[in-house]
Amino acid sequence: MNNSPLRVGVIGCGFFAENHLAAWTEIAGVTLAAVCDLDIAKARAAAGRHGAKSVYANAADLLDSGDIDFVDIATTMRSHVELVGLAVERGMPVIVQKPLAPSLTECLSIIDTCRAAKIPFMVHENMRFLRPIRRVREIIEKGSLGTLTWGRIGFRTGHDIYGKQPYLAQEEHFVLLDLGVHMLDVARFLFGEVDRLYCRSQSIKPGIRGEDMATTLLSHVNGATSVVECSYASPIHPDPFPEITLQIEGTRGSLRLEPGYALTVFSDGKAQKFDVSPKLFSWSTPPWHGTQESVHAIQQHWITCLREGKVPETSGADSQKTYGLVFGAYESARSGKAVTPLA
Ligand code: NAD
Ligand code: 89Y
Repeated sequence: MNNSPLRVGVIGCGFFAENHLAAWTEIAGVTLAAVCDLDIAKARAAAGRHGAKSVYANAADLLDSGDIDFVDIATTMRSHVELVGLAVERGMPVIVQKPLAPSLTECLSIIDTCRAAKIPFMVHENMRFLRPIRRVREIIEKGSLGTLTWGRIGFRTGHDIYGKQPYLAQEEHFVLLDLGVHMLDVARFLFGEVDRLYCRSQSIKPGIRGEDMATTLLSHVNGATSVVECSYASPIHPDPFPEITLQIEGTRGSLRLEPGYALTVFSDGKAQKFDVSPKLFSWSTPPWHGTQESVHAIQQHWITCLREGKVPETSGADSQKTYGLVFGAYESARSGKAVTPLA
């Protein structure tokens, strides 16, 4: 790629795309060229807010327009197989929001299609790009905790997520696919690959179709154990939404990430406290500011990779392992048995 601005087209102008759109306008060397939504009024409004030049109601028209160098798909999962297929037919580099698809077969089909077409491809799996998660990974890599032995990765909330994302209440596969995918990716990012897992899921809130609580025990290849807790049914006060909490232990020390972006690191008998609060953009809307910073960070990562011909962290090959854990967790919860990752 040369150094002229890269032109992005965003498909889907709903709730979460607002963060993608704002972040694209913030990243140097990128032009928000076009937006697309089946609901043209939403696309026009998004173009007006973020200064996109062209507006489309049909994804194929956008992809055939010659207006864009890559496409960013920010629709919900049921449209992803078709939309990625359209991009692949045109050899167009593509980013897709999580969850990739409702079933493992469809996830693998998206990954395989992109691999076969040799197009740059990344899943927008932003939570490993959260400021506290990057900081914790640096601490682990520096060796301050020694050899990792145990960890807990938590996202427990009673926040009304259905207000902004009403479709979630109808999903048969719910919290593990919507949120567990993030948490299991973070578990891999911090502790490494998994050789066995056990999951218990629960359906707590009346009127919600799928499981809204899931607890997964992971055995990592390096010998560590981690527990991944996902809950949308926890009446807790103060509610930390949408912050992740962590406890990680190793042979030389431990760390805790607590609500309010408070990180405590205990290493070789000495404790230190750090404020790992996210940066605020002009478009940040707390409490979403941490997530919004991670959206900016993953989109910047994609641009760097595209320009330098590098494979993004959350490539197809990498994401395959995360979805192998998500659907492994479903299989474990269904069977009541520990399983090996499914992909
Ligand atoms: P939404 O329903 O608010 O928006 C989706 C938009 O896509 C709608 O406007 C719809 O009209 C449009 N659309 C659907 N199919 C289309 C097609 N074929 N062509 C063009 N437009 C199409 O959904 P949302 O809440 O914004 O969620 C979108 C995705 O973002 C989901 O996959 C969700 O899981 C994900 N999400 C991610 C995070 C995160 O932290 N990474 C947070 C929230 C949501
Ligand atoms: O859908 C979820 C996600 O991906 O991150 C947070 C969320 O929006 C609701 O918990």
